[in-house]
Amino acid sequence: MRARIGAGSLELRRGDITREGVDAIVTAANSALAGGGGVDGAVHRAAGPELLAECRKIGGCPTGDAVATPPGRLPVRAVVHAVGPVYGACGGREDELLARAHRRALEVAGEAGCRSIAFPAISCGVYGFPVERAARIALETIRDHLLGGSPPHEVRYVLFGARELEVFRGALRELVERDPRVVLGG
Ligand code: AR6
Repeated sequence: MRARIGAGSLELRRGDITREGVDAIVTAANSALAGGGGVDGAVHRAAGPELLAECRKIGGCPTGDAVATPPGRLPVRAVVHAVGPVYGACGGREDELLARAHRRALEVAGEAGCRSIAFPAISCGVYGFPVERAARIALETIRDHLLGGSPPHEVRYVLFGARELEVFRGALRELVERDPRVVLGG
């Protein structure tokens, strides 16, 4: 499923983010940038130990922020390590922090010269964010970025499971209905 937003595009697809042919791959990291399970485990495995070495140079990243590193062995320009909130552990600021993690990931990818980017469902795994709510926040934040006209202009949201993909599709359909600037197809 694909939508045109401003001069950019947003595509939802099911898959393994480590296999996406884009300039920047986002991983759902922890604030120590220490690697872990889930999508972060998959990204570190595919990138090799060079990626953890790059993370160690940076040291850490606060919740709601993102940093870009060289990609190790992955065939992309940059890996963006975005730190989403642990649901229920951020004093009611979870929505704002999830939006900020997405916004910062887009900003640091643009600063690294990336024109295309692939996101996983940040915070929707072990961090426990309800997928319906996360989908609305993620898609609105990406819409705002694309309307602003800065790179990256091509955004993919890559869902690992069929249920997550269905939820994101539903959220995109709702966004299309209430916002004429978001147009299906293209
Ligand atoms: N490609 C795309 N999506 C994936 C993949 C993949 N290869 N593997 C899993 N997912 P999670 P979080 C989906 O738990 O909730 C790590 O240990 C998965 O189905 O990876 O932000 C970090 O180091 C889910 O929908 O991230 C942190 O400590 C989504 O990715 C912590 O987990 C996110 O699930 C971050 O937790």
